[in-house]
Amino acid sequence: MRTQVVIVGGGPSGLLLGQLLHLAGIDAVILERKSRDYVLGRIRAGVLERGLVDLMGQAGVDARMKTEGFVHDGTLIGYDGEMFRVDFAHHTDATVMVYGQTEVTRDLYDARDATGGDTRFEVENVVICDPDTDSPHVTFDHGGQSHRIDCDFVAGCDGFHGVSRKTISDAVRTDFEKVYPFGWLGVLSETPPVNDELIYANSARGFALCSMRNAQLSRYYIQCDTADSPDNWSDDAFWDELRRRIPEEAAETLITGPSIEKSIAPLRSFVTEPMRWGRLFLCGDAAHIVPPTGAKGLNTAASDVHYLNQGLRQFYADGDSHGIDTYSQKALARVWKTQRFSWWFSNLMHHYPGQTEFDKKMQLAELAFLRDSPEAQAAMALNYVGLPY
Ligand code: RFL
Ligand code: PHB
Repeated sequence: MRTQVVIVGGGPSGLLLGQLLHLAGIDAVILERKSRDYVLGRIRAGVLERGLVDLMGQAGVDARMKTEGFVHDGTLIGYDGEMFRVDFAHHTDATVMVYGQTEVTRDLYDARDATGGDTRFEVENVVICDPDTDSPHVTFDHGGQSHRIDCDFVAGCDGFHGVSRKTISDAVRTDFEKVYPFGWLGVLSETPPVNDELIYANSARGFALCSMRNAQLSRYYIQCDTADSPDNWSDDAFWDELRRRIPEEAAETLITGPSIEKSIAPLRSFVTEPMRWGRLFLCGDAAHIVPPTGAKGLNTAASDVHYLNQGLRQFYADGDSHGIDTYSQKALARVWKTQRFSWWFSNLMHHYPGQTEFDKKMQLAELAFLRDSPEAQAAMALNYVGLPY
């Protein structure tokens, strides 16, 4: 068979691109390795930048987000037993939306169902063939049979462990990576959030984050060892450790309950260049990973989708390839700025093994500077709500 765009990966990047292309009359087939329930069962991002909120509107999938999402116009930073607030609305003209990636993905799947889009789940052995020619095709196994789809373009939206990035010849690709010496242990619990805004806490025992999904569903994280396992943490042990790391006034009002999900995520900064090879374009985690501290992963995936959608629309509407030719350059320019913010915020908030007393003093001085300087808060707010596309 033939289609215009094969999208490899049915996570948020692939689905959002599929929906935006559909609205422009561009056909796409989405190939997803896992089942739909599996994709919807992954607990990941919780904070959407204004750019992604706008894209959800453009894609016509923002109705539930508008009623069930929570607009946040600031965040709290805790350190040394105290807390201060960074007011996004005061320093920028924007806010962020607290609405889970699971819900974003569900809304996008519902929209795709409504349009009758071709999505194949549980595909295996996806191979992207001849992407550096004018006639690429993709082969895969599905339902016990081998398939081939010819296409104009391939969008590699298959996350960090996908095949798309590895398809790009080593001779043209350069990877940049930093692995952090810690992970995040995350817990989801059916309890009211400890605060109506997020609390990012730097403590001598390690970082902690109080987040949420809705008024009855909380998401908490604590920094942990990379070799640690969720099995080592009873719910009680998790709550006790969280209480020790967050400012006292929050710890005193924390409501705990049984965890409904507990998992560990490693922290990594990663970028591959270029994000385009011939007719193959990488989007989202396939091309870059950020540590979750700045809440930028899904949001950076969304800005890639925006640039690629624009480029493909321009190509199909006017035969103009300027947008796709400059895709990698435009996407990477923004990717590196969000990498910088995520790296800066991660360095500021975590306890590093082997950290010297001098290093700790530097962190505390930078936190005090952020607390006291409206200019420093403005810079943080600008990055947190999302740099313009
Ligand atoms: P995904 O979500 O990994 O989806 C890729 C999809 O491709 C499929 N796939 C394949 N399909 C076909 N053939 C193959 N060979 C395939 N290989 C893989 C996979 O099954 C999957 O369905 O990448 P995508 O779409 O680029 O989306 C990226 C986001 O998921 C990710 O950046 C965020 O979740 C990161 N992230 C956060 N981002 C934010 O913007 N704000 C946050 O608050 C935030 N919090 C987080 C996070 C990530 C976390 N973890 C677990 C890493 C919190 C955590 C704990
Ligand atoms: C989340 O709610 O999962 C979340 C929020 C903010 C972050 C990272 C994760 O920086």
